Amino acid sequence: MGPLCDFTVALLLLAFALSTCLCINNSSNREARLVRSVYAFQNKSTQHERLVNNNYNPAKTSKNSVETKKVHPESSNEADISRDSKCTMAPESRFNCARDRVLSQGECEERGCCYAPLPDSAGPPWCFYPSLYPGYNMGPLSPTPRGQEATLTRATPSHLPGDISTLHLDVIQETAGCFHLTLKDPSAQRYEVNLPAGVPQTEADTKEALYTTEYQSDPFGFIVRRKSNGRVIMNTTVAPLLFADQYLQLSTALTSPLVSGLGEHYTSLLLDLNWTSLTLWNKDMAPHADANLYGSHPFFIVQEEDGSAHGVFLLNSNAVEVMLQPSPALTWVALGGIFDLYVFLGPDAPSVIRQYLQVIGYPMMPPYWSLGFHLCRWGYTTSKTTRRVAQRMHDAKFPMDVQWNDLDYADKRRVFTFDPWRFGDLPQMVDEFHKKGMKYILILDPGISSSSPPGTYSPFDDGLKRDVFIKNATGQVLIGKVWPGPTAFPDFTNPETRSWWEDCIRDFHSKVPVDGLWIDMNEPASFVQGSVDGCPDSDLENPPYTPRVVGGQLNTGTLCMSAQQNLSTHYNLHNMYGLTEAFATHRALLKVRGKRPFVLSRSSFPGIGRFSGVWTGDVMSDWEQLRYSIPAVLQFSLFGVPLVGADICGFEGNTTEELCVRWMQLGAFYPFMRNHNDRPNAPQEPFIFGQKAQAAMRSVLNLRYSLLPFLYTLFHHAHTSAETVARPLFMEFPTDPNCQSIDRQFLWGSSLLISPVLEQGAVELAAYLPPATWYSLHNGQPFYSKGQYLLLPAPLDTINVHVREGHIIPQQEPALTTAASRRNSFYLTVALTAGGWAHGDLFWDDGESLDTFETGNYCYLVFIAGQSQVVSDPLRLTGALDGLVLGGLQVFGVPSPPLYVLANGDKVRDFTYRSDTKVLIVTGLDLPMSKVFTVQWAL
Ligand code: MIG
Repeated sequence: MGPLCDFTVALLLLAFALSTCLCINNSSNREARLVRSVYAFQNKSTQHERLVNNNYNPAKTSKNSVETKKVHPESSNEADISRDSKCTMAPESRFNCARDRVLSQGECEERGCCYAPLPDSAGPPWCFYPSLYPGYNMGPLSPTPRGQEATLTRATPSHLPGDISTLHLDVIQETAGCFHLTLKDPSAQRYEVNLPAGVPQTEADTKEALYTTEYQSDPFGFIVRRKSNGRVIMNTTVAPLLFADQYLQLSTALTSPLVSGLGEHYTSLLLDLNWTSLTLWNKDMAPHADANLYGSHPFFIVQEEDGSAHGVFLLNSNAVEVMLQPSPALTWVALGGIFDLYVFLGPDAPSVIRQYLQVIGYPMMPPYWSLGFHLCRWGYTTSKTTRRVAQRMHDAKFPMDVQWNDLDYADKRRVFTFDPWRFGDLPQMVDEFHKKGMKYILILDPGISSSSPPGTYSPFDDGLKRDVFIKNATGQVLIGKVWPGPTAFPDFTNPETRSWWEDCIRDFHSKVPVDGLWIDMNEPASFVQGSVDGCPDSDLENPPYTPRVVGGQLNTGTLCMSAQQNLSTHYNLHNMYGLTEAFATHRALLKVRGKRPFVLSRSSFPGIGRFSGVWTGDVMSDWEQLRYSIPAVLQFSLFGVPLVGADICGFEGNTTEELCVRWMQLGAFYPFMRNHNDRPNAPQEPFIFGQKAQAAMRSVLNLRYSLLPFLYTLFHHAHTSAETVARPLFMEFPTDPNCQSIDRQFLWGSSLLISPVLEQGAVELAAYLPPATWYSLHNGQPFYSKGQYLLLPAPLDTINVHVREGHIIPQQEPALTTAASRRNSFYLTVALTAGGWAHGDLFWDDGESLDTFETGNYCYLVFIAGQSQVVSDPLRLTGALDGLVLGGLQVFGVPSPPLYVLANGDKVRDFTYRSDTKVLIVTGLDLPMSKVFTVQWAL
């Protein structure tokens, strides 16, 4: 036992002594005094005090207690006094004892809790836990091969139905930076999350742990400290652990109020800790504040005061609620499953994300073309319209890779069919797109129409035969209602369902050779509550406690909670529906096409980034939603889903020309860039706007296409090293307090700073430049920032993008598709430090083969600038770069005009130097990318 455990024994003795005193002496003042001394200990837990407390002497303490009378002369009633004494914590440190319902003072005190009304009903709870509220008692810790275990028992029942009074605690040091704790029912198998396809086990490293742990045995609680500085990362002794059949609760103090994550919600990057609660329950719900949205990610990252960071992940797919309070502290509530908790010690934010992704899986490598521009809307009602849209994009010279169709294509809105009249030539249309170097994607909802005449719709007929659909509580196929009318829902946790799904996709693909699939409505969404026949009345449908969810009940707008899936009930699996569908769809596309799959999913859960990208759903066409799309994208970066974007120009409501220009500019820096629109709205394809707006959109599309080699390289690092693509500033500048909360700007990787206009009518913008020299990507103009806001011009045709000193960005001349741009000349943007240094890299392969990195079928080049030259270093070469050349470079921060420029030793004619911006531009080069090259400038 650690010192805390010893202390707990002392506390127990103390409590025992106290209660004995109380009974015998009728002298409650004594207890008040003693408990206060305990508080003093709890607040400052120095080694010295611990020893003092371990040497507790009851005789001495009872003597001290005599003095207490003076401290509390007003105390007369004994019961009140004992309660008061345990109830004196500051209001912000109260933990709610009445989460399930509002309690009267009597009911509250019956639970053994404190009742102390405040002027305001919002904010701190009135009914709250006293310190050391009875809970679980931990038996001795014993060693296991990789950690420790213990048994927890509770003597007094909690107020919850279905208490599980004995728990098994298991703690493991997964790696030096990853602490893993589970609490389970040793007597019964409860549902536990299994992520699809498992997760490659990371080697258990033998390095010394970055943390220490301490346990309090009665009531049970634990503390995780950062070893390097002793900082308390988690402390669950602040409130009781609860573990009942449908209600698990664990609170912890937080090290700092700088918390991000816990998606999916419409929120700033830093969460509001002012007595807020967030529900994680996948829901078809247009993004707005205080609502549970499409995805669930029970993971958060905390920025610590010195710039280090840690993360916490609760691997649980039940409905989860998280309460945040300003002390700062946080309470997890889960409606089922087990406690499966990971703590990631970093010590820096990028390490935290990597440690998290080691548990849930690293993101997939997307096909190159999927980083191009995508155009979609609901309401391209015929193949003719669809073709015309793509043609107009091409004619107006807007780069674009992928044309999409929404539900319009499907015959009676049934998936795996196409409308014979409106889309009769869909297969030919897709072939035409392919011939132009474009790709094609359509929507695929999970609901399978169940009302077609038997023998006319094989996805349903076969599905029935193969028993792939989710069943209701009594074992019949559960029927809900979605776009085609009555529908059955595939159970993707069933392996047979995945192979049926693959067969459906193979069959459809043989007619319509789609390049990727868009999986919508997979929360799953239904237009009826539970099923067309309702749901049985049970504790699964109406749990003893339901967190605040949109619609009021867990089964509103989705399936019955009692519905049965292969792995468990829908109650347990609901939040994983989209993940399991993404897994099945990814696998199917991989097998059918033999190329890197592209899947875009609306619903999400930890691990989905391995299989799919995500879009943020039905955003409104307004300025506020434009602005909040940045934190939304950044949060998915933290969740291991780098391929993410919002519907550019907004989905719901009519956009305006100005909003749409600004949104295209920001959207050009979403890792996933798609313009998508709802049926009733004014059109918003780039070509429908005025010439100035079109020019602005064209220019930013060209800018994105020129940056795709860089973006692709960032995705390579995400895929192989769990780095983020769209990156919050705090991850790169952890010790700059200004960067802690910035979410109106963001980075690509570590080197490009994107500062979009987010306000109507604005033509300039206050952008924060962290301490460094930053160069405008447009003209190389340098800004020497000490960490300050700068007012930058931002006319309608401009988005501000800055390159960080010391970095080299690989670029390529843009074209109207990536198929074409991938053959163009490369060029390098070199942003020198004051000392004249910079570095960068390029990952390159054929853009669509499977596992190119894993099989070594790729090129990897490093670029280094220093001493007035740039050198390439091809660390790995295959044929992928053959025939491709470096056509030029621009060097930012060259102090004086070069006398001459040499490329591989030969004099170069085409170069210019501007002394005002100190930019050197070299053009007309023709240096093979697959060979070492050197470009020198003589000063
Ligand atoms: O109930 O397929 O979020 O992107 O256009 C609406 C029609 C269903 C919701 C998706 C949206 C899509 C729409 N879908």
